[in-house]
Amino acid sequence: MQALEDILREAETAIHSAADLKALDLLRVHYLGKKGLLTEYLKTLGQLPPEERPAAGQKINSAKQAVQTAIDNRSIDLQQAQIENQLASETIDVTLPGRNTGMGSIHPVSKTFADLRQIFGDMGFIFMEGPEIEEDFYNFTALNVPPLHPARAMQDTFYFANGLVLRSQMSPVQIHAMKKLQPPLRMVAMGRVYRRDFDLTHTPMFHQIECLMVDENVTFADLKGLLHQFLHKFFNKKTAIRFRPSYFPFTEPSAEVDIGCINCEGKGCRICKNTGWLEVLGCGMVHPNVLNGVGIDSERYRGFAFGAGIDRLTMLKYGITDLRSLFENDLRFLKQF
Ligand code: 2NM
Repeated sequence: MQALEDILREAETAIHSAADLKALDLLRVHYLGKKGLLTEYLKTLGQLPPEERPAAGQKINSAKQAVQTAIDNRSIDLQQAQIENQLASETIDVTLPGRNTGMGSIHPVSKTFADLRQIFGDMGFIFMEGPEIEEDFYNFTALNVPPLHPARAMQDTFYFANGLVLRSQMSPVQIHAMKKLQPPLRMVAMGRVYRRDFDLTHTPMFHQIECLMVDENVTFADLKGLLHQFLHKFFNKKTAIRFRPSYFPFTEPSAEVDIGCINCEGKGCRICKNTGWLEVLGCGMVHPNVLNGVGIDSERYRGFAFGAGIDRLTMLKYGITDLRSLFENDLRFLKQF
């Protein structure tokens, strides 16, 4: 009986200090398993005199019960400790700053597209699109460009073998619009145009905006008023504006428009090549041949139009001096916008 007491004490100590559930299970097998110490004790009951057996059996059974209870209690403690460990090691610090995902930015040419859309949309113009591959008729003939005009030369325009061209300005979109819609018409076309020109200040693909208004009684004064509003709004500045007589086959009269240099305010600098002026667009009253060619009666209606390079407008507005930076997609450049 004393040995039984000793085993019970020893078992309780071992169970109490079992490090984990696995060690605890080994102890259970050691004491209570089929060949466990206490199980073996029960098997020795037969060797006792019959009158001692019930008391001894009861003692052994209550010792087994005590060991089982100790194991159950320790098991609950160990499971609890395991959960607490897990919770502590998997804690998320919700006060840590989030990972930076890196912000994109708007390409300056895209920004100009958006600004132009806003300005002319506010003035009641509609926006139209057209194909980048055009028939000779829409790119040249309908625009009153004569058959041997230099703009038609292979050096200036991209021709396909079948006689189609990459549009060299946005005017073919205006021709489509005038053929489809009746005046009054106020429309703008913006998009990619192509010319065989590639050097420091020219890229074979660039962007143009062309604006057209056709109605009865449209005058050059309306054109001047529109251009004043547009240029002051676009450059955020009441710049000086001047018109120089010029020539385009599709307008008569025609003019080129300069603004006072936004860099030096007319004093003369590198950007305006010391002239104090920056050329920003070409314009004029739509030639009667163009109107008549699309079936608009030039005796009743007249129109004004202008065209400007969107890349150039962008460079002037943001003081970008190298055209290539618009096309290289260098993030160090683009992130500044
Ligand atoms: C320019 C300059 C002057 C122009 C003319 C037309 C059309 F189709 F109505 F005849 N659209 N755009 C035009 C006029 C374009 O670009 C420098």
